[in-house]
Amino acid sequence: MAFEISGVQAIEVLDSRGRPTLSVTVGLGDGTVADAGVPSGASTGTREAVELRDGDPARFGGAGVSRAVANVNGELNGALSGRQWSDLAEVDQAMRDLDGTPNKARLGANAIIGTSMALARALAASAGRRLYDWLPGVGQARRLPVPCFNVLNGGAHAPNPLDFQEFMVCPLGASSMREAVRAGAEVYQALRARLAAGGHATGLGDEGGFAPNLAEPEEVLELIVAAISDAGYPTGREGVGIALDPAASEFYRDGGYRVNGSHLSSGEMIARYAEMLDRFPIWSIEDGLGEQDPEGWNQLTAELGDRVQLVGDDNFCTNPAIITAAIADGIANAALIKVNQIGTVTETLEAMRICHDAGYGQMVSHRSGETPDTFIADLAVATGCGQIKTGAPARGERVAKYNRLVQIEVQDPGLPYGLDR
Ligand code: 2PG
Ligand code: MG
Repeated sequence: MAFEISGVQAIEVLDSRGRPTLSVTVGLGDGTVADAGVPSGASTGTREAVELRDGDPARFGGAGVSRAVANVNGELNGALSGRQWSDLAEVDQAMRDLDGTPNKARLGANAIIGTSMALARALAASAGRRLYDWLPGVGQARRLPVPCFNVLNGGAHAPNPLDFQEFMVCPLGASSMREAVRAGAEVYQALRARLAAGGHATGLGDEGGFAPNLAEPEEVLELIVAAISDAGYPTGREGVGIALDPAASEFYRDGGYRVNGSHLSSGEMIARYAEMLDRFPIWSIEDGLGEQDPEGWNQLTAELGDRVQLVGDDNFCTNPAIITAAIADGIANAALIKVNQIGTVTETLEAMRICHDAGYGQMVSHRSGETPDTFIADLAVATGCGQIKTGAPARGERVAKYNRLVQIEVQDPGLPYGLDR
């Protein structure tokens, strides 16, 4: 059904790290108004769509987004308002054409994704439908995703000596979204108690996980397995499994990987993961190797791809063309999906469909810098991808997404929960 956009406006607001980001509001000709908050990463892939920042040291240390805001209020508002459109995909394409660069560098992927998300929300509201019900699917039936709670933070997200960025607990065996959220919260509190009992600090990293002064990944895994048991859950597929995002691009040095002081080749890193799979209930590893190391990724996929989900993030950037090439090259068996990495909702859905068609998993993801926006919760349900990571079961901008998933389950009791794979 054709619609008219009456106006697009943005303002500069703060994200969860206290850095500037955009809040974008879209109005439709029928009076519907909706907005969206734009996320922002810290450990970014080099081929991500460009997040436009001012670079003016006099404001926010150069991180201001007033130019992106001006692009929304000026060029995007001018080009989109006051005419008829047929669907979201048409508007997303018009924004890409107007930008004119392959990576949204001129207008800013932050300006464009905020507009795309707010428009999707406005169109859903205008149609009298919930966002998860209105968003187009990608060939998989709608379902509630397994929440992957990042309970312990390191890498670029915490000032501790831990090289691995994310340790997630995933209630694979839960019977419902509510039970999954409960399990995540209970394990999180059990982990806090274990850390405190061991004399470790229980301060939090950027995604709400604890950031203790630990350096050895295996030591962290032992603590997490103990916390799962303390909370009364079985480990693994029947209960609570573990997912890792080492974010290895960040500790790739001199052709190898620097983990707690030792220098490991790609092969040694893969062997280290194989040992971890033997010892711990790990079912998913994201960015186990760096984006600088495609040959290593081939080897990783060949050696461990039938034992564990291998998720490409820094090397895939939610980019349909990059993912298509990676699938042909036999790299990974799943993709992380971040809306601002590619910059429009339409391209995000395209990336997910490509994965689905190739039998690759898709994990919808937040960014380390977030707002209370819950778009990705609806996206995960709409696409039926079965998995989402959006931080710890703590901090408002993280729990907003998990609470939204609980709300969807209550509103739509027919939706199945979990990974259908
Ligand atoms: C990641 C993300 C989200 P960032 O690496 O997967 O957890 O971190 O947003 O900093 O890129
Ligand atoms: Mg990652």
